[in-house]
Amino acid sequence: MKFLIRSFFKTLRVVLGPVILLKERLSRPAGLVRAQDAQISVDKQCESLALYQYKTCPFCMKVRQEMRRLSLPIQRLDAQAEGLNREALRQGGGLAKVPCLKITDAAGSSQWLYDSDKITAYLRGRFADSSVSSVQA
Ligand SMILES: N[C@@H](CCC(=O)N[C@@H](CS)C(=O)NCC(=O)O)C(=O)O
Repeated sequence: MKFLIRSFFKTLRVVLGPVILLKERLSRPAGLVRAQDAQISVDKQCESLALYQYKTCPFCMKVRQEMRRLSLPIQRLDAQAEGLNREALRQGGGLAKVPCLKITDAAGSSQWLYDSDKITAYLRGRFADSSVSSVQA
């Protein structure tokens, strides 16, 4: 069953990949514009976040669009191919599943947040603040 679900999503990604990328390009949301010091603070906070993702995963696209909407320069790590990123995701989070947001605190310990809805809710809760002055096209 797990194999079937995996194969389904893999096929979907291959077939729909170019469409997903085109849709993402054409529907880039406007980004929030914050006061300079507020954006500097947000940029700094984003240094402790990393998004494990696949380029053509629709759930990852949803998170990337939210990152753009909220003007969040979060590092993106491709975990599709077997390699360091995928292994770090599996070891740290417990699952080779994307999207996954790695949240590292000041003490250096990390929380691994799976699921696009949970990740977007987390980002909105943390960064959709009132120090926003306008939106840019
Ligand atoms: N409900 C999840 C679905 C995530 C999901 O199914 N991700 C697929 C990629 S599109 C995945 O990581 N599958 C495991 C794999 O490819 O090994 C979400 O919204 O994040």
